[in-house]
Amino acid sequence: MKHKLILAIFSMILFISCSTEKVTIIVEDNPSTRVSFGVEKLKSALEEAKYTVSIKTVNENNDALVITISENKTDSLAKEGYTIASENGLISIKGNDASGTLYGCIELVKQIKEEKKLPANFNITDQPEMVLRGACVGIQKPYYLPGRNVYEYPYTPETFPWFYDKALWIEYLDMLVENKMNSLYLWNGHPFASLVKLEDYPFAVEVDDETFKKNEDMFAFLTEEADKRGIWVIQMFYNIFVSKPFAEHYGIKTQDRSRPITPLISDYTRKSVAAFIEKYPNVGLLVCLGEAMDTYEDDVEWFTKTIIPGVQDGLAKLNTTIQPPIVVRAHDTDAKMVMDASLPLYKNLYTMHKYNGESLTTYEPRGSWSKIHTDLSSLGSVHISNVHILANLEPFRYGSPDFIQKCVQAMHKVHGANALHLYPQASYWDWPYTADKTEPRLKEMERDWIWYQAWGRYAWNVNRDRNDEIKYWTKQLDNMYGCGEEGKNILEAYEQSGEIAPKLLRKFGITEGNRQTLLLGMFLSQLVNPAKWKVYPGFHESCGPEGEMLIDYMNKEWNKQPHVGETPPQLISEAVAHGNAAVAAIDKAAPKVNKNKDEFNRLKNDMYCYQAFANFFSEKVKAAMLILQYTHSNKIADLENAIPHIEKSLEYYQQLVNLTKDAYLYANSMQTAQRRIPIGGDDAKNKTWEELLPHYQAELANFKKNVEFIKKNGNSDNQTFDVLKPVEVKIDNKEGVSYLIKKGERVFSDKDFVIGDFSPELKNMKAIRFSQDKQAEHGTTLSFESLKPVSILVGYLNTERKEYAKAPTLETDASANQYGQGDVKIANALDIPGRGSVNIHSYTFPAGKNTLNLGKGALMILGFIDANQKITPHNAGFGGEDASSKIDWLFY
Ligand code: ADA
Repeated sequence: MKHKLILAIFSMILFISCSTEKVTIIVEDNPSTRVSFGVEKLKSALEEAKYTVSIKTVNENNDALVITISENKTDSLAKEGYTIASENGLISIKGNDASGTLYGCIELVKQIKEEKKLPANFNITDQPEMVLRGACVGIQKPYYLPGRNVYEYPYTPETFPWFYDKALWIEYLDMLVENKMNSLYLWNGHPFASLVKLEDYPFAVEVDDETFKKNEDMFAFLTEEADKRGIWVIQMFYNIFVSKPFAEHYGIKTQDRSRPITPLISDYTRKSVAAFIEKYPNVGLLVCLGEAMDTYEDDVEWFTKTIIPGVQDGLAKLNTTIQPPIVVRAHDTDAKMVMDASLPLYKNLYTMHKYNGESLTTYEPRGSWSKIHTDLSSLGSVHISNVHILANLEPFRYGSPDFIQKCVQAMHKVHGANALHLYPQASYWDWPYTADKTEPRLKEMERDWIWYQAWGRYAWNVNRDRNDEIKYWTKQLDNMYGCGEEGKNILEAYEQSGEIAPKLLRKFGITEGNRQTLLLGMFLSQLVNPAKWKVYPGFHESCGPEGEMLIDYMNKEWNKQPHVGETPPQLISEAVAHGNAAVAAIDKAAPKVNKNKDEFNRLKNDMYCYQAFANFFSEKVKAAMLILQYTHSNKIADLENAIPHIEKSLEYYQQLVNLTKDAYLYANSMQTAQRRIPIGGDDAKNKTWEELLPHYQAELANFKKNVEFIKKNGNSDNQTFDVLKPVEVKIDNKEGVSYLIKKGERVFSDKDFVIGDFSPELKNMKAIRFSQDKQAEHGTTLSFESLKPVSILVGYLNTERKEYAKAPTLETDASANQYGQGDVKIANALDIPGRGSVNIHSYTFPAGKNTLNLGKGALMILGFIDANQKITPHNAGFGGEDASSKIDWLFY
C-alpha cells in the first residue's frame, strides 16, 4: 500500500535540458535492493560519461536533467518488463516490478555506454519471452579428487579457490544481469555435506569448521549479491550420493548405480534437503534423479518419498506453506513419469531437459529427444531448455548469433520451452578459466562474452530482424575490437565457423555426449564402423535434420538408390567452405582492429583452427567413403585411392597441431576415463592435438601395411582374433550355473532363447547362466575370489526391451568406466535369435575377493579371463549385419 502511494508521488513529469551536465535521478523512498542496484549502475555509467549525478527522492529544485525511476505494475507487461520514455529531454523508467525497474536501468546504462551520453530520444517497452534465463557454474574439476569419484567435490578453498573470490563473483553476476539473466545454477554431486550439519548425522559433514563457516558466508554473500541483480541462485545435485565420511561411517559407497533405496540413505538425504531449505530459503534446488540410481521406478520413489518430503520438512520448519520451485531434470530418468507421480504432492515443479544433448548440433531438433521436451512442456509448468556441456565446441571460441537465435526459436517452437539454462561455452570442468595457454589464464566469462550475450539476448526476445541483428552485432564487435564496420566481417567469421562443429558432429559423431571430443578428430574406424564405438541411441535421429549417415549413404550410392536429406559429401564440402569463409572474413577484418588486439589474434587463430579442422575432417571422410566403397566393390584400388586422402588429412592435422600447441592447454576440460572418443582420456592423457598426431600417423601406417598385405595375399576380409583363455576363479554364487559357450546353449535358465552364431574367440569361455526374470527384478551379483587380476566378460543384448540391462552408458552415468567397462570390447559377439546381438564389455578387478554388482536387467556373464589378456576392440559382426565390421582390421 505504502509502496503504491510512493509510486503515485513519483510518477511526475520532469524536464531535461541539454545545456547542463548535471543529472538528477529521482527514486522513491526505501527502494528495493534491486532498484537501488539499478540506480547505482546508472549513476556510475553517467559519471563515466562525465555527468554530475545526484540521487534524490523529490525534484525539489526543479532540476533540469532528470531521470525518474519507479515501479509501476501493469497487466499489459510481463513480469520483469519495463518502459523507458524520453520525450523532450525527459526520461522516465518504469518497471513492472523490481526486476523490471532494474532492467530498465540496465538498458539505459547500455545506451549511455554505447553513445557515451544520455540518448536523446529513446522510447522502449520491453519484456522477456523466456521466464527464466540463466547460466551455470560447475563446482567440479577436470579430474577426480583422490579417493573420490565423479561429481564428488566438497566445497573447499583448496579445491575451489575461486569459489571464495568475491570480486570474481561480482564480475560474473554483473555479467549475468547485464545480459538480463535471472538465474544462476551451481552444479555439484552432493553439496549438502559442505553446507549443512545434521543433528542425527553429525559425522556426515565433509569440510572442517573453518571451511564450513566460509561456505555459509559465501552462500549468504552470493545469494544477497545475486538477489540485488534479480538473480535466483539454484543448487543442483545428483542422486543418490552420500558424503564420504557418511559412507565410511556405514561402510557403504558414496554412489552406487545398482544400490536399492535404503531407509538409511533416504533418511539422510531427506534430512539434508530439509536442513538446506531451512537454512538457505532463497536458494532453489535443481534435482538430477540420476546418475547413481538404479531404475526409473526408484527415481519416482526417491523423488516422492525422499526429496519432496525433505523440502516439505524444511518449509514446515520455516513455518511457511509457500512452495519454492523445484526443478527436475529429465536426464537419466523418465521425467514425465516422475512429474505425473509428483504433481499431486507438490505443485511448484519446473522441468529441465538438454537442448541438443551435450553438444550444439542443430536448430532443427527432432525425434524422440524432442518428444521428451514436448511431453514436459505440455504439462504447463516452466520448462527449461538446458544448453548442456558443449562437447563439440571445446575449446575454440564460438559465437554465432545466427545459429544461437535459431536454436532459441527451436526451443520455443519445437520443444515448447519457456526458459533457458546455459552452460559455459567451454572448459566447464575448469571454470573460471578457458583452455587458452596464456599467463595469467583467461576467464571464461570474459573470453566468451558473446556466448552469454547472444543467448541472453535471444532468450529475452528471439523475434528480431536478421538485418537489425547484423547491425547490432557489428556494433558490439566494433565496441570490442575498435574496428568500425569491419565488425561485420568478424561476425561473418563467427557465423561461418559456427556451422562447422554442429554439422560434422550430427552426422559423423558417435555421440553428442562428452564421451567424445569432436575437435580432436576421429579415427577411420569410428567413421566406417561406428557400431563398434557404440553410437549413442537416439542421437542422430534427434540432434539434426533428416539425412544420411556415412554407411547408409555409401550403401545407397552403391545400390543407386535416391538420397534423403543432408548427406556426408554435402556436409564435408560445406564444412570446408565455412572454414575458408571464416578465415577470409577474419583476415579482412584484421587490419582494422584497434582494440583488444591480443584477444583478436586468438580469435583469428581459432578461425584458422576451424579451417584446418574442417579440411582434416573432410579428407578423412573422403578416405572413409572409398574404404566403404571397397566393401561393395572389392577393388583394392578403392583402398589405395583412400591413402592420399589420409595423407592429406594428416597434413591438415599437423597444421592444427602447429596452430594449437602454443595456443591451448587442452581441447577437452573433462580429463578422465569418461572421455573415450576419439581415444581414452584416462589420467588427463590425449587431450591435445599434439598428443593425438602420432595416433593418426600410426593409423595411416597400419592402413598402408594392411593394404599391402591384401595386395600380396588376396582379399582376406576376416581378421582372426586370439581365442580367449578362461581363468579359474572361486565363485561364491548360489544362483548361476556354468556352461560352455556353444551354439544352441540356453542363455537364461527360465527362457528358451539360445545362442546362435558367435565369434570363435569365445569358444572356450565358461559362461554362467542366470534366470532372466531374477536378473530383471533384482540385478546380478557375483562374488568371487581370484589369485590374479581378472576381467569378467559381460554381454549386453542390443535391444530396447525393458527387461534387459543397459550397457554402461557414459552419457547418463559418468561412473560407467570405473572398472574399464565403458567401451565395447567385442561388438556383435554373439547372435541370440529372437533377441538380437550381444556386445561384450569387460569389468576388471584386482586379485583377491571381489563382488561384481550389476543393476536390474538381464544380461550374460560370459566368463573370466586374465586381466592381462588384451582384447583388441572389434566388431565381430554376429547378429549385426554391416559389412563395415569386416574391414575394421585394416586400421590396426
Ligand atoms: C553425462 C556426462 C556428464 C554430465 C551428465 C549430466 O553423464 O558425461 O559429464 O554432464 O551427463 O549431468 O547430464
